[in-house]
Amino acid sequence: MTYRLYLSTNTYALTVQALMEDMGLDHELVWVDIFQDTPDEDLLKVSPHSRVPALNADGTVLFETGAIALWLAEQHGDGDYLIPPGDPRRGIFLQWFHYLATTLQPDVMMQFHPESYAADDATQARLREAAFGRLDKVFRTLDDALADGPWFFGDTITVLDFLLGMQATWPEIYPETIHAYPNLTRHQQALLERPSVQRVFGIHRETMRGNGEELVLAMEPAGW
Ligand SMILES: N[C@@H](CCC(=O)N[C@@H](CS)C(=O)NCC(=O)O)C(=O)O
Repeated sequence: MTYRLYLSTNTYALTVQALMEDMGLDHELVWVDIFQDTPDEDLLKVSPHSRVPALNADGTVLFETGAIALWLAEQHGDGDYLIPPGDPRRGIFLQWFHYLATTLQPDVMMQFHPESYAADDATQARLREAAFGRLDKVFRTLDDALADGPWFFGDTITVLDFLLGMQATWPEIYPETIHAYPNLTRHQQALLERPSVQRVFGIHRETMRGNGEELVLAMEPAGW
């Protein structure tokens, strides 16, 4: 199986990349510029909104971070990385899976791209502020969910931990800092201890440096 992951630096593509690294899957990285005026032709073939991540798996073409993550776990997890149907914890797994995509992600996105929702600066500022106000409640809810951590399901890591952890790395999304949420901080720390995650951040840091940018994380891996 040949995987081609379409990605841009420091975006939601981090989640899929880290998961593939963690699973030990061979993959090719296809770097795309998502914010150019004319969408990348190659990316448009796999992602109709020309968004990343997108994955081409020998002709199976997928977009949406959560869908890709879950599909990879089903294909390669050998029962790991998810809570399967029939398991009493399945409902809770689905709850957080959708919460991350539909409650956390929109308010996170608003911090970076309010221009997708309103043209004028004043409305953008109001939208961003409203979303920012909601984020504290979302992080407190997630912090409670991680009380028996480090992961959502104790010592069992699942795709949920990558879906949360690889966006929890953006300092701009915190009303104060990540340290205001102790269980989320422990979760981020545990994720940063994984060699797979360190490799992915290393790749993004070097690629960004090559572009004259600095990768700034809410917490940094030890030794950075
Ligand atoms: N719901 C999508 C969101 C993906 C997304 O919006 N990615 C951003 C980068 S973090 C992007 O490609 N933006 C480019 C655009 O919207 O034009 C997912 O989870 O995969």
